[in-house]
Amino acid sequence: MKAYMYDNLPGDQRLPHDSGRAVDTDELAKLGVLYYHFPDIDGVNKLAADRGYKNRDEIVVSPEKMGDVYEDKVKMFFNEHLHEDEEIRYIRGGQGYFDVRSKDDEWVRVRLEKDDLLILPAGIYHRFTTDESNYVHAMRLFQDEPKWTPLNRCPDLDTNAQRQEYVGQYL
Ligand code: KMT
Ligand code: NI
Repeated sequence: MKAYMYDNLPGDQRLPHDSGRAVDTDELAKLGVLYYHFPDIDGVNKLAADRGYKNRDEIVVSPEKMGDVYEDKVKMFFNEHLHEDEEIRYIRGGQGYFDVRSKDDEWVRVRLEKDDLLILPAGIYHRFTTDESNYVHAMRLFQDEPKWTPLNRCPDLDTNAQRQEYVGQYL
């Protein structure tokens, strides 16, 4: 894992876009973003049990796996959005970037690789992209039924209950 402020320069979303300004795990935690490293699946199983997560699936995001729709999917994941539930991702292979909004509404880029697990709180604005390797294998954990509905950023979401709760707790 490596986290830093995004440079906001033009160029493919899959490039590092590292401004050189590092962000540590304490700063991430202040945004409600929790990072874990689990070289052993037992750690993931325990975290899932502790938080009442009963279900999981695995996804490979790559041109080999997705074919023609890969580029569209990657663009879709990169649209700024929030969810009304926590988002937990455990990386099994490859790499990817989660970008999350800072208190100042700037992008913090979190680079994840194998054995990294990230928890995004409900209501945080974020986006995801693969990196230049165009390959990530991730486990998605969910409490009950999969509910991946992304709510794209817009002023209307200011009144969303989960958004308001997030803003009240962290911003
Ligand atoms: C997401 O929420 O954007 C994804 O699930 C992307 C693929 S999993 C790393
Ligand atoms: Ni999401």
